[in-house]
Amino acid sequence: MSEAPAKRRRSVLLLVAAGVLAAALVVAGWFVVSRDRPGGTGGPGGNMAGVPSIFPVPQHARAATGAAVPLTGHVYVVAPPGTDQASIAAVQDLVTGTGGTAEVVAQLANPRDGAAAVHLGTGSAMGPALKALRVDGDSSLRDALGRAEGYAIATGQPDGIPTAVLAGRDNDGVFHAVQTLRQLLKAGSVAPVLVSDWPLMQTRGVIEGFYGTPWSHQARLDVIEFAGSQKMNTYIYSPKDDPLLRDKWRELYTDQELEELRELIDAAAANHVRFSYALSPGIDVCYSREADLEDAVAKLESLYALGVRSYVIPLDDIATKVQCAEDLREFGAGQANLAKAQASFLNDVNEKFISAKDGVLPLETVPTFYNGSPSTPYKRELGQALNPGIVVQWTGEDVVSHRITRKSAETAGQTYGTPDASRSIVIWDNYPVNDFSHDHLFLAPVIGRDADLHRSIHGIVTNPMIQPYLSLPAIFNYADLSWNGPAYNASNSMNAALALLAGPDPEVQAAVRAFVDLNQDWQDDELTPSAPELRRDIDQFWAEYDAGTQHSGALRNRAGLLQRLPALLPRMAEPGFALDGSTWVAAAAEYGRGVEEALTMLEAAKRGDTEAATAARTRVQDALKTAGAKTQPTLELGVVTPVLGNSELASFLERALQRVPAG
Ligand code: LTM
Repeated sequence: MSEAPAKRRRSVLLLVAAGVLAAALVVAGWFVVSRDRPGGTGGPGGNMAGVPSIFPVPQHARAATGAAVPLTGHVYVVAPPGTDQASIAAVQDLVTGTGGTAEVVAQLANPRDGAAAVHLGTGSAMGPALKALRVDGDSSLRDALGRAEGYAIATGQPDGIPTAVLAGRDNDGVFHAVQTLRQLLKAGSVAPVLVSDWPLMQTRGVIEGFYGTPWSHQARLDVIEFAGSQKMNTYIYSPKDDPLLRDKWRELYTDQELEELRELIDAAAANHVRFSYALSPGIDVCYSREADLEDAVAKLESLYALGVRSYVIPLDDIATKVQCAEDLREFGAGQANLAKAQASFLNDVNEKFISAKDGVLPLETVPTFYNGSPSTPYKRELGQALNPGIVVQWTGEDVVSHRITRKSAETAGQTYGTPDASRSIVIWDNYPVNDFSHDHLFLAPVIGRDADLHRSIHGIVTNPMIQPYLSLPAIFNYADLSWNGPAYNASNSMNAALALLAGPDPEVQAAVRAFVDLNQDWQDDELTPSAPELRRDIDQFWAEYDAGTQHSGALRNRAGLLQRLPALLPRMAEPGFALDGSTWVAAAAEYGRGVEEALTMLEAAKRGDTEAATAARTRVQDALKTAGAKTQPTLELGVVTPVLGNSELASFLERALQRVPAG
């Protein structure tokens, strides 16, 4: 797919989203999960009555007095010189998307009658506009404009001109303000509000860090745009199966490959997402060999030339001891000595490249032992020897951590640091990654992360699924919890994500909900009960069937909906979702057919119609067989069977078949 249509598609998705989000959220019980963090604030609304839903939930938002600001007519986009071009373009898109006409001006002089104005810019340039709205003294607004990436939005009618002011602490803040403006836009008007907002975590993003088929170029562009629209600021390029990052780490890119990378880097910049390049030399690096250091620096340099200013040297999933004679001689054997060797190499990269270049962010690494907070000889040595400015990525107490607490992250900071100074930690969060379970999709909301994690870490990046578009709901959740953890509510966030991706059609929304329900099964049943809505319908069916009472029909309705999934899901606002999940969708439809036949079989058996029961029985067996076929290609395991949840549908069919023995 070429870039232009995809870009347009994404913008349409974002615009549609603004319109449908609120509507979808008020549909009672749109998507109910029973595992919100206790004590969560309830997400949007809360003390923000009268303000449309905004995700991530802002630090402060309140309804203001006065009229809404219509963007359907002539709108002056007032942007002083130097204002972020991507933000200006996004506001223009919003205005034209609502049917208005946008005119970009550096200042407002002789506005025409009936026009509205949207001012945007950073810091002091926005002072007069905020003053004209009489909000310049507001303490939360001052707070927002004093913090990195902070922003404020205020509305009013100075000189009778309907006006919205979007003020950012910096250009990132201005861009975030525009993302909020999009969500404030209802029926062509911006609701009267005062929003003061900033992120609680400094790093918020996605690490493409899984094993398996790497994402396509287009998928990366789309995910980067999605991440930016949800106020994430980081995309780490680290697919395990890209040979030029690991096996052939010394090799430089061809001109064509550099061109593709440049496109990603530029897209990231336009979306205020930092493109972070992760080089993993650990497979065969000799830490003390000068030539290897030079090769690593040359590779990083080649990306610097394209505009990359953020780097990671991951050393995960490699040998747990040094591998060349020089290292053995210089550092010795054993895990503590491995840490010494790695620290020496990383410190050299830091000195020769990161610190020597202009504008490069602190180097990050993933230690070979990257999970668990208690001290070990390896971690102690790494903590002591590694330059204190180097950030460590850590996956929690486990590789795939069901819970991550503030306390354990704090301990990790101490363990990878020194007695005097804690190490800055970024959580590499292994959810919803499915490279250890290629046959499953993980569509449950992100749960089990402490609300106040931001107090002990620098940031969090999610390691997504091999399927990029199916990862968007979890990415949305991570954007919310990393921006404002205390206000994160898993249900609200997931409902909003699915509303955004589904679009306005209620039938499509119901289909998304039914499909997502089937893909909740993330290892820990207590945290993520598998297929809760389906199980409720199945339990209700058996209770009614065994009691001989009238069947509610809920299970039959669900079976019908599952059969329509292949037709309904491609109509989502985000069509990539259905494409990514096509084999699971097809299996779900087959199971749906099986359930319908099973109900027919059970009813026929009950009324003594053996012939009809036997015929239906054959069709149930056929559906069971088709649904269980191997249809999902994988890089490592060949073609596998797409598994739905904890196999509740197959179990139901088996149970039904047992009830009606072959005649
Ligand atoms: O988690 C880390 C640091 N490394 C690898 C990832 O590449 C992989 O995706 C996850 C999940 O299987 N586990 C790892 O160990």
